[in-house]
Amino acid sequence: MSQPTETIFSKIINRQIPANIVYEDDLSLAFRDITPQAPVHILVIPKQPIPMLAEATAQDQALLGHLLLVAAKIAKDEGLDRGFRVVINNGDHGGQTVFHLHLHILGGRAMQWPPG
Ligand code: D5M
Repeated sequence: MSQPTETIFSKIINRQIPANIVYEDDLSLAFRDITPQAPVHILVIPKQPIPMLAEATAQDQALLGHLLLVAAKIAKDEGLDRGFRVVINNGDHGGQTVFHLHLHILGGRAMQWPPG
């Protein structure tokens, strides 16, 4: 089930390929999605290459909490005061295409439900 941990996101972390980075700290990096699905579409990733949420362990508990707090800070900094959505796609049926855990922050328009 586990996918290779070296992905295009590793290359963004290592600055081997460019990205529009909006936030960075010791544990995480956030950058604008290359195919935005909303006026604001930012990905928050751990620098540690966890392939997907289902493969996170109890040892990742603080890191996962950190990623959520980073997402909330970015949403505030982006002015998403009317609300926003945070999405984690997990695995094939979850719609995941890059197997390095990432949180999508989507905002700047009203979201639909169900997401499809
Ligand atoms: O989402 C993976 C997301 O990653 C998808 O919305 C496109 C985005 N992506 C892919 N390559 C790049 C680069 N190079 N920069 C920025 N964004 C990128 P998933 O949840 O796995 O479907």
